[in-house]
Amino acid sequence: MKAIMNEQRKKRLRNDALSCRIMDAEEAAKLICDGMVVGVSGFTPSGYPKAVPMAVAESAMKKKPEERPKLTLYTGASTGSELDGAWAKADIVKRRFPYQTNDALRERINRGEIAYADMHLSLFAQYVNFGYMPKIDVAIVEALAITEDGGIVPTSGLGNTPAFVRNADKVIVEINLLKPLSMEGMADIYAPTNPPSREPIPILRPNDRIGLPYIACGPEKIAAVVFTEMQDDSRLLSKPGEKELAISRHIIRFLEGEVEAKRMDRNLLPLQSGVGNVANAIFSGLADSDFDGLTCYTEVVQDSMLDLLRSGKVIMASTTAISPSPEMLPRFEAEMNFFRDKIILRPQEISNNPETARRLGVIAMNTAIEADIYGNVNSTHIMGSRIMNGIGGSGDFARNAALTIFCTLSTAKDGKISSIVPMVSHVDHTEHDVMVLVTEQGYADLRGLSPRERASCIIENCAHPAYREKLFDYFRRAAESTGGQTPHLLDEALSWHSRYMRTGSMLPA
Ligand code: 0RQ
Repeated sequence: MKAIMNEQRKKRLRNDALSCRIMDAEEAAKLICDGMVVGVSGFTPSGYPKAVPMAVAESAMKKKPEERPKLTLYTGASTGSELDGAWAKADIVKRRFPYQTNDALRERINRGEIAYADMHLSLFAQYVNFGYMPKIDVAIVEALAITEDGGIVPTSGLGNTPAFVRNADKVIVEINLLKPLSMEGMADIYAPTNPPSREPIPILRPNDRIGLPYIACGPEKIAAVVFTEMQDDSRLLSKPGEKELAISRHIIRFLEGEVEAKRMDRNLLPLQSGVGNVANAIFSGLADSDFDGLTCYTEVVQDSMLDLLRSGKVIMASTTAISPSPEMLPRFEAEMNFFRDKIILRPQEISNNPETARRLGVIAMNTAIEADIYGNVNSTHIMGSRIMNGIGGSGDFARNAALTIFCTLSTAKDGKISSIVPMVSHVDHTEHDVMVLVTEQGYADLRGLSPRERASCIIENCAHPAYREKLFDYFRRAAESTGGQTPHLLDEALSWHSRYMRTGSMLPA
């Protein structure tokens, strides 16, 4: 067994000189000290380091709270409980960028204990490259292997890893023996140069490969190599419910209209979609549609996308992360030879790049928390104040796609909240970027409509019947009394939210 293990390790650590840097997670964790900026691999609980972050948290927990290190954490997007969760619970995160989804972290952010700035995911690497952010002391990176010349072969969640490795003083590599080596070759690492000498990104089609299959690093920078065997803390996906499937059907009906109007072919344009149950349901609905030969230019590949690739409905997917559910993972790994040349893993500054999204003409499909009658979308804040996750990649795509679709269930909290409101309590995507709004009630095609026309279209097609008349009443009274291009009764605009906060329902008693 030990001999097989050594053989495995040799295949993965191909630079002999680095064997002297092999250590256990506890030893490597000592490289992380108070005040440091730490950048990690991974994106949407996939491909993030686990053993070293857990060792950092465990060591901190042995100290008194006031003696624990305070760290700034940069990631691609969300990570799992071993990092975001463990570090939040150990109270060692001082600042956090650019996206998270962890309960413990969210709680502390909303209590004002952790300074969190959620940012457009395509932009963060550039912030680091330009020196807008404090410099990275240590990058902790999950890898499949280290090449002969110290290149890092990433696992399933690339995110900002190339930029973090480039900008870090030191790199700790966790070689995860559970991630199949047959994944090697999926990654396509390309780094845009900084202005004023930046060149066009040479991606003309979603399947263009433009870079290297590993991240150039060099052995000198690699301060520790830790072998691990840990699965990602991936999310269980629930079977799509009737309402989510209705959203999917409305989107497909809308896209069929686009094909009939000859604005696109049956293979559509490259698809992008957010994460979560609604996003997964949208793609599972595509399996029964007449569209064919589809491609994706997206940021996360979830279960339903893997099924579409397997069935041939989707011929390739460009992404920055693959995030299969625990149920899908064994099938995905067993069929790696099939998937390897159908999925391209790109750094998120490329997967989410406005330039490529605009050039390829992506169809962006993202989820809203709420939308208002004029088409502004809130994707991040509950009742205007409490952060849920963050804008993530939704703005990267929404602003630059050929077609920008937002979807949400028409109500939340058992119907006590209408997701269509007079005025959103926080704005992430403005009326100028939202082309189509979809709920389980139907879709509103907002292209070319004035704000007043949009209001009627959204209320009619997207609002839940329990709230429809009340929204029309607000709109009519606003139009009659204050008037204007975008009629609002400012005293009343957010009264729906304050009523919910006071009484637990947006419906009047
Ligand atoms: O709260 O968990 O307490 O029950 O919001 O809502 O319906 O479970 O929806 O999991 O699909 O997440 C927008 C948050 C949707 C997500 C959002 C409450 C609801 C529930 C979650 P509970 P659901 P989902 C891809 C691109 C932004 C970033 C993005 C997201 C909780 O999709 O973070 O798209 N998107 N990035 O009860 C008050 C409302 C509500 C509401 C729902 N109107 N008012 N609460 N909730 N609607 C990802 C990346 O870029 C990495």
